[in-house]
Amino acid sequence: MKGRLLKHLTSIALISVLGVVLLTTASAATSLKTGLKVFVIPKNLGNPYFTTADSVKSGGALKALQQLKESGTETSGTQATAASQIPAIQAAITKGANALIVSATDASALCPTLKQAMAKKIAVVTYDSDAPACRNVFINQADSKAIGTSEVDLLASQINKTGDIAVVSAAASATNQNAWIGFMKSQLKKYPKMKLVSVVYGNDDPTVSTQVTQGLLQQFPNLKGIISPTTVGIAAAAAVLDTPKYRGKIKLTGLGTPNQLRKYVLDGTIDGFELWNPADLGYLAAYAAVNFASGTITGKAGQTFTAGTPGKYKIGAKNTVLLGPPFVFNNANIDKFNF
Ligand code: RAM
Repeated sequence: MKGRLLKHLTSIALISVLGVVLLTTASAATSLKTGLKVFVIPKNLGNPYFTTADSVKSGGALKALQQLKESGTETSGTQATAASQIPAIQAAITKGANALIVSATDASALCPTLKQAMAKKIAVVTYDSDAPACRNVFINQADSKAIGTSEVDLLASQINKTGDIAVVSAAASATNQNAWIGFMKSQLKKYPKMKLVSVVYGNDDPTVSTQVTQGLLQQFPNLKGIISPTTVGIAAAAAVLDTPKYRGKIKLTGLGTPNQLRKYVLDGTIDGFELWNPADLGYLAAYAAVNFASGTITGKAGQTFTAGTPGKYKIGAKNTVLLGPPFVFNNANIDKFNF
């Protein structure tokens, strides 16, 4: 992962692999349909995580769609809620989408609309946050168990395996965060002196995330650590903890983007946090969607497809493709990353 992440992000490495990339892309593209209408529908617009996952500039989903000569559009609501996201999905169906790439705000609320799409033979690929009962393929950024357990292990190492801890999550309905929190709870059984006192929800909204973090500090004066498995939540929590009263005293970890958290890592508010390369996630999801819409994969376990820069991927159980392991960012490496 580290190698690939660095390779993806440094221009020197990019130049050195460019020849291979072009060859791979060209040969993969020959069997794929072109001119497909593909809609990339993140949980919401305006979250830097999804901007990186989706945009041409970062090498995300829209970049892959451009390389494959498809018509790619990013669309969603402004809030990370089903009510905000569903109209964008419906509009994409009405506009004649051939494929949808969706990060589900709420799987059960989205399912009827996604099923309508599948009934119209529109390829439905979920990325980041799944809707397991109503999609063709899910692109998972990292193994959910690995994310949940490693977050707890990271915090345990920072608080000497002792003390009250809390979670600042995204929306209560988010499939991805809920899966990770489930594995955090299992892993906490290995740390009998750590106690999870509260899980609060900031809804991937900076203001709400700030408020729920402040609420935790008031309600639990003995709090020793916070895990925020959302890039919006951890950035808001870091800003709250970045005062002499809390800095270094309440440890914060979770999932964040290096650009949003660099300041807090450098000033000691955060020792270490995790993520993967969101651009690789979006890029891979786009290749999966185009392959599915072209009939070159059906989602069956064992099938493989090539996804440009990242390379060859195999579909695993439950029509799921795994991007790779999570990566730990800290003081020693954060300056190497720019997203
Ligand atoms: C937020 C979103 C997204 C999640 C990341 C880690 O940006 O909730 O779904 O994967 O955090």
